[in-house]
Amino acid sequence: MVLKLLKKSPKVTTRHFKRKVLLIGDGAVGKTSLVRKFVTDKFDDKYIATIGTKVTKKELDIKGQGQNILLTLMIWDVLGQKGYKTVQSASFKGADGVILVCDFTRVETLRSLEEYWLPNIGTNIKKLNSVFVANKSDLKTEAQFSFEDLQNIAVKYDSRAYTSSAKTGENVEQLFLTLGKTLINIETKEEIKVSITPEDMPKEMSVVDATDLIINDFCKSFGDMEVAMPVIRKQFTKAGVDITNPTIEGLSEVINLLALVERDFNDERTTQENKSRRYLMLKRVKD
Ligand code: G3D
Ligand code: MG
Repeated sequence: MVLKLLKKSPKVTTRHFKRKVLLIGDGAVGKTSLVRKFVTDKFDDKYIATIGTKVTKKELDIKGQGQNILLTLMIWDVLGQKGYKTVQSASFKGADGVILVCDFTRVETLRSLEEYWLPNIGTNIKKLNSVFVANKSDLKTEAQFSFEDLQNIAVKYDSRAYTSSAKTGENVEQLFLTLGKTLINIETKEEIKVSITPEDMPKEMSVVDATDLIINDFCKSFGDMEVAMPVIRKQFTKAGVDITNPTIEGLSEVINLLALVERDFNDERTTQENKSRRYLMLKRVKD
């Protein structure tokens, strides 16, 4: 009987890979729309500012000679606002690939790939498979730069450039697939260190800096950023805090709400200590 079953086993083997891909670029360039289009093949014109990091899972079947590959892409839609450096570098941890997105209709989003996002990754990840994308190609008449401008940057980093449109779907699948395929073959992963700890807290900081530290601090005590982020997002919404314009009062409420959540997985003393430390971060905000 066992022999019979063994004989029937299929000749084609399936190998399973899991890879982490980052989506980065300025706010409103179309990162969330690109993931949504790729994962559900829908384009939603409603814009909801991404709070924290959203992780979307997509499974790809890649057929090859004699073997099938199941590739699970974990796509990390990183907060597009500049300034949230701690959260961003924590999200970069363990990444295998990165999609750098800019917006055809705003030349400053192209510039900030080199001026902000690349230096940011550079300090964290030594070698990363990447793809450069100029999104909103459907708005050709409003373009502020050419595809060649993007290509010139991409070649500097041994990378490929694409135009895309989350609206029409142009190249959306191709860019994720191309990157995905290059990621199958990588053997080793470069681990990065998150540099800022609450102890390194600056004496004075902006509200955004404090928000960034508080989010990171909660993720650390939670132990798993992938799971912590949706929790954090929910508490921000509950407190009515707009991540693009946080206030001290709003953050104070967020700290309270996070402590309530934390009670479920930490003992009372640790929860109180963590809460106090986060209030301390808030106190360092310069008026
Ligand atoms: P982000 O995640 O990078 O911050 P979003 O960006 O995906 O939230 O998109 C920001 C805005 O750009 C949204 O418009 C969205 O509908 C629009 N957008 C995204 N991709 C495309 C595209 O390929 N073509 C066009 N024409 N628009 C796009 P609103 O108006 O809601 O702010
Ligand atoms: Mg977004």
